[in-house]
Amino acid sequence: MPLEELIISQAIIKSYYQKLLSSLDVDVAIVGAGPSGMICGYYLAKAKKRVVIFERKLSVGGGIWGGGMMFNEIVLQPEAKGIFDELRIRTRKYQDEYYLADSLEAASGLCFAALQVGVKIFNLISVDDVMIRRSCVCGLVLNWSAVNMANLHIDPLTIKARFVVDATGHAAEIARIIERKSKMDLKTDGGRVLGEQSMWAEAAEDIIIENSREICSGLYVCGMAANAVFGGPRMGPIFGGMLLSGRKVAQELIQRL
Ligand code: 48H
Repeated sequence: MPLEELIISQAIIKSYYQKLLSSLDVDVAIVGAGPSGMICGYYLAKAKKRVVIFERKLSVGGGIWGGGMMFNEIVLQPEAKGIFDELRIRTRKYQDEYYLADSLEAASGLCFAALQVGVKIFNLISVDDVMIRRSCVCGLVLNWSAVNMANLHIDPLTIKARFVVDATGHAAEIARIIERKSKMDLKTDGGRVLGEQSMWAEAAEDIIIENSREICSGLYVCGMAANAVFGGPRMGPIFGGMLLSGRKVAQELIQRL
């Protein structure tokens, strides 16, 4: 079988640009491919919504891979176990109310499931800014992560989205952009990002569900970013809250779309 390098290059370039072109105008654009962003994308795409996720890093999965302090296991509570069952990510009961999963299987399983239902995921792309029209977030400003890393002066490109989800984890980067650059108030006490509080797993896992919602017109927040925005505590390497948070935002968006 002859193998032609030119054809390999053409195949990759044509296919990638097709994927990118089809993601320029979507129902939901999610920033961050951690567990909350990927599960949010999964449920949206399963409901036939056009979803794209942009991830700054080479690898998707965010904080899942390292488990707790590099012990590559994660803990889940029973309410969230059903989500992993649906995705065929295996869990093991540790004791009543506590399940374990292999963090590598969890990260790769979430990614596989999201892609298989139709989420478009772009790694190595950073979201640097948002677009706002009539006081509503309506798109994202993108650049290659490598451009930012090399500190090159290269202008970005944009995409349009009916809704944007900030799933950027502890940093709550998109909420902070709104705070810094727009005159819009966030739906928090005082209208600003309140900042994450110290560890309290039990409280954090409940509060995060409440905090996973629209924070200004067109922009939702899920995962760790939700507790950062609303001043909720952190919870350590228990990941049920991330999954339930991403699913809740997806369900709300499905209603609105
Ligand atoms: C593109 C970006 C940008 C940007 C960030 O941190 P994550 O895993 O986020 P969650 O909320 O899904 O999960 C949080 C969990 O991993 C965690 O940290 C927990 C449970 N901590 C508890 C504790 O006590 O510490 O993923 C966010 C992703 C990452 O992959 C980032 O690279 C990416 O978002 N990202 N991608 N453009 N501007 N900012």
